[in-house]
Amino acid sequence: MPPYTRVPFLQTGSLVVGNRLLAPEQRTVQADPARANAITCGHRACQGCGEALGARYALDAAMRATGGDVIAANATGCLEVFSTPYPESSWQLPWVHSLFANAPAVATGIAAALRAKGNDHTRVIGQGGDGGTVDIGFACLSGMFERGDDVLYICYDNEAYMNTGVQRSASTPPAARTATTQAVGPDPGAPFGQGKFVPLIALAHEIPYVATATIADLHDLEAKVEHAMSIRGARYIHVYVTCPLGFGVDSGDSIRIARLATETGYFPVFEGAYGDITGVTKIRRKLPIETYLKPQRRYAHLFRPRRRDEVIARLQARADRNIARFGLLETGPQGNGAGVTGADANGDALGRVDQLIEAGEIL
Ligand SMILES: Cc1ncc(C[n+]2csc(CCOP(=O)(O)OP(=O)(O)O)c2C)c(N)n1
Ligand code: SF4
Ligand SMILES: [Mg+2]
Repeated sequence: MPPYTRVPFLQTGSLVVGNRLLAPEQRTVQADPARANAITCGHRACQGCGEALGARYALDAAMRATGGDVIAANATGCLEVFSTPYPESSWQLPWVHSLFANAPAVATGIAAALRAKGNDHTRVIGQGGDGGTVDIGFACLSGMFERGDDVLYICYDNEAYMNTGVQRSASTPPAARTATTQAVGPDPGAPFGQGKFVPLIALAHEIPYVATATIADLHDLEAKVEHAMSIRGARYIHVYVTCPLGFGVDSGDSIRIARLATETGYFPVFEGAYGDITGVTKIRRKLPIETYLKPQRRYAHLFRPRRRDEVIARLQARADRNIARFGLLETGPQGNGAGVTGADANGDALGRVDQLIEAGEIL
C-alpha cells in the first residue's frame, strides 16, 4: 500500500483532501479512472446519504486492493434496500443479500466455501448497518471474530434503524430523538447508560485489525480498507455515516456533520490490532459538543423550548472522555499509515489550515 499522505485542499468552507496536490500513486481510489464503481449510479438512496457514500468508497477500495476479486454479503437495511430494488441492482461485484441478522455468518459461509474449493484469492466482505451489526447481528459477528474467519466486516453506523423509519438501535446516542425515543417527557430522547461501542468490543476479540472511520475523511476510509484487505483473518471497520433523514440535517451537510462528530471528540477515529490501539486520528481543533448537536433536528429538544444544559453537559463529558481515553489531542502512537495525523509530510500545510481556522477564514 502506498503511504497515505494527508493534504489539505484550501477551498472556502471545506477541507477535502486535494488529489491534485498528491503524486498519482497517492491519490484516492475515487480519483482513479479505473475504479470499480462497485455501487454505481441509479440506486435509490436519499440525497446526501452517508451510507451510500461510505459504501462506495469502501467497496471501491476493496476492489482495487484485490484486483476486483471480492464477494460481498449485505445485511438487510437501507444499503441493501436502496441498492437492489428487484429486479435491479447497483452492485458491480458478486453481492449476496443475507437476512437482517446474519451477514457475518453468510460471509463466513462464503469464505468457507471458497476454502473448500481451494480458492485462496477471492476475498470476502460482510457489511450492514448498525442495527444489523450492533444489535441483531452481533452474535454472528462475535462468532466470526472468535473463529478468526477470513472476512472483513464493515458496519455503516448511522445510529438508528433508518430503513424502517428511524427506530433506536444500541448505537443510538443518548438524548437523540428517534421514533421510539421521542422528544417528550422529563428525559426526552434516548436514555443515557445504554448502548455499546462495537469497535472496542471487536478489539477485545484480539482480531488482527479493527478501525473506525467517517465519511468526513474518505481517503482515510479507503486506506483502512486497503490495509484490511492486505491481511487475513477476521477484520472490522466501523464507519460513522450521516443519515440526513434520521439526523434531521440538510443533505448537503452530511460531511460537515461527520467532521463535527470527530472534531468534538464525539466519534473517535482510531485503529487497532490484536487487542491494542495502534493509531488515532488527532483532532485538528477541539470544538464544543454543542456545535455538533445544534445543526441536528434529532437534538432540537435540547435547545427548544428551553436549553437543557444538564443534558448538553453530560454529552460534553462523553466527548471529553473519548478525547482523554483515545489521546485525541495529544501526540501519541502512530498507526500503519492509514489513520495517522500530526507531524506528517504536510505538517506545514496543516499548520496553515489551522491558522486560517483560527482567523475564521475557513470553517
Ligand atoms: C428479523 C427482522 N426484523 C426486522 C426486520 C425489519 N428491518 C429491516 S431493515 C431494519 C433496520 C435496519 O437498520 P440498520 O441495520 O441500522 O440499517 P440502516 O437502515 O439504518 O442503514 C429492520 C428493523 C427484518 N428485516 N428482519
Ligand atoms: S434513510 Fe438515511 S440511510 Fe437510508 S437512504 Fe436515506 S439517508 Fe441513507
Ligand atoms: Mg442504521
